Amino acid sequence: MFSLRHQAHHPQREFESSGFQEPFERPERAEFIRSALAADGSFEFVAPEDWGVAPIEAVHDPGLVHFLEHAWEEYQQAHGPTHDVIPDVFAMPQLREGMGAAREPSDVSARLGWWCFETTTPLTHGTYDAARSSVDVALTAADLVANGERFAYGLCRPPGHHAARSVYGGYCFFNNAAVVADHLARTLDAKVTVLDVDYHHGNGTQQIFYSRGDVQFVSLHGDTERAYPYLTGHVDERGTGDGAGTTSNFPLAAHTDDDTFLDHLAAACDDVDSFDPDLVVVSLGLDTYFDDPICDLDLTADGFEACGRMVAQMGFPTVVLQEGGYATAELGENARRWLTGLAPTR
Ligand code: OKP
Ligand code: ZN
Repeated sequence: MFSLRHQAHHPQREFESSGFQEPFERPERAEFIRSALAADGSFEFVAPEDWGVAPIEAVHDPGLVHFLEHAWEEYQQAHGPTHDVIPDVFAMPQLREGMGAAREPSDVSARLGWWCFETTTPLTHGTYDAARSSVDVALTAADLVANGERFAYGLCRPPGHHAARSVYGGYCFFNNAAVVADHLARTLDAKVTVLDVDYHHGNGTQQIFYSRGDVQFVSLHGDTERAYPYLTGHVDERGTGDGAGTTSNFPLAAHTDDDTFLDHLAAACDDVDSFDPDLVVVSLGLDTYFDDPICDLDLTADGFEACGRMVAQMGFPTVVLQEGGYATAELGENARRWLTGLAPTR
């Protein structure tokens, strides 16, 4: 599953480490993956369908969806012309401590800091369309699995797992995996697991399902004591209410290698087996790679293939959705290896 519409999201730079950097999350990422899978010859490509906004608004605040649709244009009216739109003031709840909750501001600059939590996720002219296409890719992949395919892969760009119910950031606008998991759980009356193997904790996915018993969230990630997104991902976050026990976190030390990662993945798979879902959604980040420019784990392409194999061995119908991975030149081969481990014969 792949859509050229991802190219409409193409930030010029991101404000990171107190300076403007060349964006790490760039259109070539998806192109490298697509061409590696096409060159392999054994992957069947399917065009995505249009799923509309309803499945998105089932997990996201409709106000966030509306904001993302219009914010770039509104910002141009107020402050343009600019290529990228980045917040410069954040609506920290502490500012109104003791005074009651804030209301959404009306000024577009203020609303950027209301709906976005950080500075590395610019809006561009085509961001909304690209983010919508990423959800369409994810839902089309999920639909194949819902209709009997054992595996499908959605080449999602932009990624999704940092986007929470009412806030975007971390290169993510709509939470593709959460939209898919919620859609499958509701439409099939099914139990669904989101298994997140991206280097970064899937804070958005965890938040969206934290109190739900029908969707399990299991994540392996660089320990958020040292790694983005910092505030979530600890082992004592286990879910609440109906969701008590349906969240599991596996924080990893720097330079975790293939064998140690696979040991933790085996423990994560035990939690999935205990939940016994009808379907699994994998948030596939390949930024655990040893040569990733913004992360510190030490996985190799052989390790990725072993991970795919281990996930397949659980035996559940599985939708794999692309999240991060910034070693752009090796990204296509790494995705191909992970998916080859998952489904050796296609
Ligand atoms: C997205 B995904 C830290 C800046 C962090 C955002 C990273 C988002 C990663 N200095 N910028 O999980 O791969
Ligand atoms: Zn990541």
